[in-house]
Amino acid sequence: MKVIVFMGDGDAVAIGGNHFIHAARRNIDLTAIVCRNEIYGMTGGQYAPTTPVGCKAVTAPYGMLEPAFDVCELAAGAGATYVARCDAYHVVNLQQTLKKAMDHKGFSMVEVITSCPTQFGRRNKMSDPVDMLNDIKNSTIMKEAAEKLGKEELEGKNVIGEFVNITRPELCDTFAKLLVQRKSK
Ligand SMILES: Cc1ncc(C[n+]2csc(CCOP(=O)(O)OP(=O)(O)O)c2C)c(N)n1
Repeated sequence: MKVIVFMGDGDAVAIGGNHFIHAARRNIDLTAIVCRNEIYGMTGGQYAPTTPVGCKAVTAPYGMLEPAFDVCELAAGAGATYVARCDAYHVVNLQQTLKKAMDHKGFSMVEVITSCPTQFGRRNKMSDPVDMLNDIKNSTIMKEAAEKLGKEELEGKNVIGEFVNITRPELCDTFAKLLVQRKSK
């Protein structure tokens, strides 16, 4: 079975954070697609661990105080063997990356920068869905182009591209091999 899991950024790195990091550590063969809209959209606009500092949420009426997680760095640090960031504007790149992630053996994670005009936009003075999509378009930069720029020039930019693509044993395979070994004894 090819397992593909769609999740919000709140589900992935807060509510289900432990499931996420340990699935990555174990290199479980599935594709996690994390939609980063930087808010808990479905439950009414509470802040997520990805809400940028200063942005407003229903639980951060004066602006977010906590620093945000970098979902790709978190996945890579936890042991994911395929890690990429895409966005909802550059759909051809998104399509190609999702295909690569799905073809990858082991834990693959694609973070997709998306928007939530209703819960995030409305509170942060950018509720027009088209403007929000244009903001995504203007804030993203390909990894290869970003590598030529300094830290200051990258301020406020979202680097998109592939960050990890390695091979490592998958836990269920390792376990299956152990069972075969034990049965033959
Ligand atoms: C363990 C657990 N706690 C709380 C909830 C309630 N809940 C459902 S969706 C959600 C927020 C999801 O936010 P996010 O993952 O960012 O997705 P979005 O709605 O923004 O797409 C919460 C808190 C839940 N389903 N499970």
